[in-house]
Amino acid sequence: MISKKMADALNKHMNLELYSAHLYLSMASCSNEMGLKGAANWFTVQYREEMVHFFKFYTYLIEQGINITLAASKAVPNTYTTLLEMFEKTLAHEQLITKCINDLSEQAVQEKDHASQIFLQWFVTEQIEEENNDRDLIAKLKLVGDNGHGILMIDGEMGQRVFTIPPGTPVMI
Ligand code: OFO
Repeated sequence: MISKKMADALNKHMNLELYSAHLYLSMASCSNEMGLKGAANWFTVQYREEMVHFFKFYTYLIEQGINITLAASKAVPNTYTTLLEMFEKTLAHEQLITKCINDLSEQAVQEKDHASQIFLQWFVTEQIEEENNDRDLIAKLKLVGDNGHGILMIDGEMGQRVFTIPPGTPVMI
């Protein structure tokens, strides 16, 4: 049993995770258009990870007896000039997500909602990795600047990223 206030806040965040998925799927398409197939792979894997995040919230709310509300999806940008720009926007977006997760965790503590605290713990840890991945790529992209060869090397590395289903992921993924 969770409070209506907590359920509404979690539901709102669930929609934001879906927005993240759309944002990165669009970046995958833009990368493809730029000829960066590795980056397109990286963002497609990121899209799939965001769908896992979305389903984790969905399943938690359903298991708490909540009828979820899906918000209308907001259009996502689909024009970027460089891969660096995409990663700077990705990092800014993930920092927003981290703040939202921290606010939700704080609310769960204040409401003495232990189940939601435990549920949110996974996301607290996940956000460290999300931001760190983006910072690493931004640093590499800044190092190579607009050197095409350097960008293609980074693109090759990004092509190696593989989607793995985290343990405990809801079966609908
Ligand atoms: Fe779901 O972590 Fe990114 O947005």
